[in-house]
Amino acid sequence: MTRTSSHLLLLACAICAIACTDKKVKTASGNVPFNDVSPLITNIGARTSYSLDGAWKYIADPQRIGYYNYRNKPLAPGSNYFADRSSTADPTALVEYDFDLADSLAVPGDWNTQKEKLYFYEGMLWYRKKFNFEPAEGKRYFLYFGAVNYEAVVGLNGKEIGHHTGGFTPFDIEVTGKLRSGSNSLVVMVQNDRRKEAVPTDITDWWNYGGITRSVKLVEVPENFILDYSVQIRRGDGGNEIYGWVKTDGNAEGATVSIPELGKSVKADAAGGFSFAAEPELWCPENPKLYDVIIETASDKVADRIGFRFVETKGKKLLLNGKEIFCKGVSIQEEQIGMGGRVTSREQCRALLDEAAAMGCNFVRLAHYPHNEDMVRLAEEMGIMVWSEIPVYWTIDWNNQGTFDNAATQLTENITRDRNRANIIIWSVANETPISEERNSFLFKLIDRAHELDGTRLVSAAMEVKDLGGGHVTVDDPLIAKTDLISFNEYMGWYWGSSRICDTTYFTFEAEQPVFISEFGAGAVAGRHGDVSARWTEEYMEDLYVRNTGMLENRVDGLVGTTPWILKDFRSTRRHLTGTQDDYNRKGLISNMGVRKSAFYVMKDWYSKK
Ligand code: GCB
Repeated sequence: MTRTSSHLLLLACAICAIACTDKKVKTASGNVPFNDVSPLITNIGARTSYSLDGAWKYIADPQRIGYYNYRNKPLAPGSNYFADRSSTADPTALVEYDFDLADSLAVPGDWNTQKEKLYFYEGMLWYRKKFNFEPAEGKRYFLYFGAVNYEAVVGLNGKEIGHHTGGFTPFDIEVTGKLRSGSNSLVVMVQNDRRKEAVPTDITDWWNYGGITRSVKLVEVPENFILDYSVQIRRGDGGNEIYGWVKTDGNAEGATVSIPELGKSVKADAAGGFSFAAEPELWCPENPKLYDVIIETASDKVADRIGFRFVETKGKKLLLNGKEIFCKGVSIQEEQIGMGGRVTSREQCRALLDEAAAMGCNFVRLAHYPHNEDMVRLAEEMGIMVWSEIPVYWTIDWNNQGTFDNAATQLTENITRDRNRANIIIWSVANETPISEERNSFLFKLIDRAHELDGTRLVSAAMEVKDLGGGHVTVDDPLIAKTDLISFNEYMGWYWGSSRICDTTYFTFEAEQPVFISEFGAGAVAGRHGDVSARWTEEYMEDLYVRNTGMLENRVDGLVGTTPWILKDFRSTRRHLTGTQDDYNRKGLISNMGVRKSAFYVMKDWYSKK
């Protein structure tokens, strides 16, 4: 009863398509080892920074001319696009590109929804931003990118300074000594072509939005600065303890961690570690209490808002702060309500989270990749718990060490950015990955990595179900031995049978673990009405939700949470039914314009009783 076979068929076609194009054009990644960036500076919002958002000039380069001229044969100055020269400066010179004359794209933003001609574009595109700056003496500077999908090669004032792979996590590159006093030219080569060895791989059920999709900043820090820190709570026999570490670039000595509201201030040891007894008010959905936390060294100071909570499982129970909790959730793709593409502002994050809250949610699954930091922080302020995941999706190239390194790097960057967020209770390492020896060992290593990076949270993956016949369904996946939850996607009534199948389906599991349904759902066009048995009508979807929630309520042993698929209709290049899908996955509980479908109220009603 898996949908893997159809996924595999499509994958085979996609691999063939890629292999065919590979014969003609070697991908840029073949020449570039992935990731040449500086260590990630966390809590970027609290640092002194200069925004580089706004209009950036762009040149689409499907034949990668600007790249290959540069990489393979560094010709005369001006033959690569990192060199920013004007066609009017010397009218006798042969110049075939000129950023000054080019059109602009807004950053942050995907290119697909900004220009009609780029709607389906997947390939190379060059961005350029000119900015004036006066670097101060004794300061260090980093260019910070919230996310660039999928690969970025960054050049400053004509020289390449770093590159990054992975479309949903932040990176920064040190530019101390490379910034000019006065005018600077920043050029970023962005590439979003799909590749079978990438993470995600070449097929996904979401739009492959290209571009500099999150904010760009020039960050100023002192010579010795605070790079990262972890501030967590742990339970001990003699009471609670707040503990963690401070990591600095340069001299860490004398770092202090203060929580004024608790009247605490402690010095970290020489290695940056600290711990102290404390009994803070605990963060939970009903009371999303955050404390001002100040990390200070002799030369630097960073302020954060941090919440404290315990999350654990006991047998089939999920406990938050020692009490059983049910995760009333919904899955969300990082896409604006309306006709736009990727979320680009805090207001757009809020609009999505407000809808989740209106449905009665205390939990969201931020699918299928790390969402922007505002989304996580806003949810934290609103008392909404989070399942955070990386785009290890469907049929990744399990045998490829480079693919593993890429996935592990994205996991590391995600955990590094968000490890101080109290609302994240689950790191997920994969979605719907067909079982095989290679996949198991790949994911076991990722699970271990997640636990090593952060021992305070649960780790899981969205698994697939197994049909035992006669309505009996289970999950029989070796991953369960290592995950904290049995979490899985079930599409009873949509991909399997009609909604009535839910009336007789029941789930049991061998492992004594909490059960989490990471997806279920049905598609409908908002406002389309008809017979309850007719697909794509709100009636069918509503009926499926009524029967599905009935099944979940009564016939799933150990259920601790659900995140139906999905809050909002979202764009997908796999969804082609004209007049119905029109490039959208229609399983949203609200339409892409934000109109609530009747199934929204089924969930609201069910959650109000949980
Ligand atoms: C799934 C995937 C999700 C798809 C969904 C669907 O199982 O995890 O990414 O969008 O099914 O609508 O088919």
